[in-house]
Amino acid sequence: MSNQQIAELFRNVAAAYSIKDERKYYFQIIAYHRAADAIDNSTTEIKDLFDQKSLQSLPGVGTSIKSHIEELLKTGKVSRFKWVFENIPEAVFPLLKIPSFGPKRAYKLVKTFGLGNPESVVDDLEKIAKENKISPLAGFGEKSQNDILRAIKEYKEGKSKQRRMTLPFAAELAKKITDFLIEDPNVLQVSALGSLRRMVSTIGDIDIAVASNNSEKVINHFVSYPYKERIIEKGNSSASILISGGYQVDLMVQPVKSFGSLLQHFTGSKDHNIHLRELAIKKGLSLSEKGIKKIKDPKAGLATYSTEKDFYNALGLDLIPPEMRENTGEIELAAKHKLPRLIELSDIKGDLHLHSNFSIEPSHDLGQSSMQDMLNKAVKLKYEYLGFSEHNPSVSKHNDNQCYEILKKRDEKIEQIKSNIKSVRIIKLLEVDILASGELSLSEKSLALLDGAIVSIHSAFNLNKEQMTERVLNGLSNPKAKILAHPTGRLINERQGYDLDWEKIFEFCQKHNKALEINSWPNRLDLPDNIVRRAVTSGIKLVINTDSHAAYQMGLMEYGVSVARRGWAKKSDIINTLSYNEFMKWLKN
Ligand code: DGT
Ligand code: CA
Ligand code: CA
Ligand code: ZN
Repeated sequence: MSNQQIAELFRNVAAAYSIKDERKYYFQIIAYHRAADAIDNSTTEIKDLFDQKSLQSLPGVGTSIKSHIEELLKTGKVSRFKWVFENIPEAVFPLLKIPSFGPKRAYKLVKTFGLGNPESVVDDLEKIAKENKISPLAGFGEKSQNDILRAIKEYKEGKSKQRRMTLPFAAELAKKITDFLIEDPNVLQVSALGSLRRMVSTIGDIDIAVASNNSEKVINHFVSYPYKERIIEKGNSSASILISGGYQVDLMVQPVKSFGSLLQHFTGSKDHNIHLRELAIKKGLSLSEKGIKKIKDPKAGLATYSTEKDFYNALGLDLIPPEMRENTGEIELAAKHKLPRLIELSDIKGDLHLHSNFSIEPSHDLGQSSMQDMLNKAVKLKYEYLGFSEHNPSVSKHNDNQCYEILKKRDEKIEQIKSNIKSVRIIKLLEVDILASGELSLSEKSLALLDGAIVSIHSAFNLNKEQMTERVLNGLSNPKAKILAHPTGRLINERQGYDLDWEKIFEFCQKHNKALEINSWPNRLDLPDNIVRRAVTSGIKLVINTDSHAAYQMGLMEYGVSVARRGWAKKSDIINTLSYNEFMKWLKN
C-alpha cells in the first residue's frame, strides 16, 4: 500500500468516527488526522519503515495506530476498522474529496437520498441539488445548496483537495503574486515560503510573507489581486484568497523587526516547527511568527528577529537550509553545529542527459534544439562539459547495422562540432533502453562508439519488484552502462514509479562504480528525495541531469539540485561536479 492510500484510509476512519459520534471519539478523530498528515508528509515509504521496524519514528503515531498499520501491512486489513465502517455507506467517502464537504453532511445527504453507488454519487448529488431537493432539508437551505453545486463544479474541473502543483508552476505563480504585492509601497520585503521554499516536489498552496508597518493596507492590496476568484479569509495580519485555476494563496504580514521569525514560521515544515517548539519549551521559551517569549516571565516582552539566522541562533541552532526542514534529524545536527554543506547549483559543471534534434530515428521523442544551440546554452550556464544522450535508434525499425550507421553519422557530426568549439567539452553518450529481458537495445559494436551509456526503462512497467530489480541490474552490468536514468520511472500526478530493491541496486552501484540519476524534469524529479537520502547514506554516486529536449529546458537544473539538497547530498556525492578530466576518468573506469 502506498503512503497516499494509507493516509486516505486513515482520513476515512476519522470521518467514520465523526459520523458515529464527534464528541465521544474526539481523540480518535484527532489522532487519525494527525497520523494521516504524518504519513502524507513522510519522505519514507511506510512499508519501508515497517520493514525496518521504525514506524515509531513517524511523528504523531501512537501505539494503537502503530499496531493498526502493522496489521494493515501484514494482512491487508484492520479488523477494528470493520466496526468503525459498519453502517456507513461507501458512497459517503468519495464526497469527502470535494472541497468544503464534511463527513456529517455527506452522510446525511447519502442517507436522505439513499445514494448507494460510490461511482456515481457525485453526479447523483449534483442532479438532486439542481432539482432543488437539498434546500428544504433541515440545516441546509438555499445557500448551502448553491455551495454544494459550486463545490461539485469546482471538483469536476479538477480542483480536488488532493491536486498539487509541480514546482516550476508554483514558482511562476508565486512570482506573479509577489510582483503584484511589491507594487504597494507598504510592502518592504516579500518572500514565497511553505513547501515552495523547501522545494518539495509538489506544492499544495502558495504561502507568502510580507514585511510591512501597515498590514491593513497590504492585506487590502492583496485581496484586490486581479486574478482572485474569492476571498477565503481576511484577518489583521493574514489573509487567504482563491485565484483562477483554483489555487489557494496564503499571506502573512509582520513588521520588519519580526520578519526573521515570520520567515521561519511560515517556511515550515509543520513537523519541523513542532519539534522546534518542543525544544524551545525545554529552554523555557515560546515561539511564534512574531518572535520568542520567556514562558515564566511574560512581562519581559517579546524578543524579535529580523533575520532567520538570528532566530535559529537564539535557540542555540545553526541556520538550517529550508530543504532540510522536515524534522528528520536536522534540528539535532544544527544543535551540534554539524549540518552538512549541501550541493549548490553553482557546483554543477555539466549536464549529461540531453536530447538534441540530430535525426537519430529514435523509438521515443526526438529533441527540438540543434546540438549547436545546446552547446551555446551550456556556455551561458558556464558548464565545462555536456553529454549528448539522444534515445537509441528505434530497434523495431532498424537492424543492428542500421543502428550502427546512424550512430556513426552522429559520431562524425559531433567530431565536426568539437573542432569548432573549445570552451565546452562534448561527451558522447546515448540513452539506451533496458529491454524487458534486461538486455540493452544496442549491439556491442554500436556501444563501442560511445564514451558511455545512460540506461533507462521506457517499456514493460508491469514487472514486479524482483523482476524489475533483476532487469535494471542486467542493464547496468554492461561496462558501457554508467548511469541509470530516472530510476523509478514515476511521473508525478500521472504514474507511480516501479518498485526496486534499493539495497540491491545500491550494493551493485557501489561495487561496479555506477551512478544513479536525479532527473530534473518537473514531473519526474526522479530519484525522489527520500531515496536520494538513502543513496547518499549508502555512499552511492549521483548525477543531476535535466533530460532536456530543447536548449531552454537546460535551466531546469535547479530543480534537480533541490531534490539532491532535500536528500542531504553534498557536492562530493554528485559526479557532475567533477572537472572534465576527473569525470572522464570515472566514466571510463
Ligand atoms: P503544502 O502547502 O501542502 O505544499 O505544504 P506547506 O508546508 O506549504 O504547508 P502549509 O501551506 O499548510 O503551511 C505553510 C507553513 O506554515 C508550514 O510549513 C508551517 C506553517 N504552519 C502551518 N500550520 C501550522 C501549524 O499548525 N503549526 C505550526 N507550527 N506551523 C504551521
Ligand atoms: Ca503551502
Ligand atoms: Ca498554506
Ligand atoms: Zn531522456
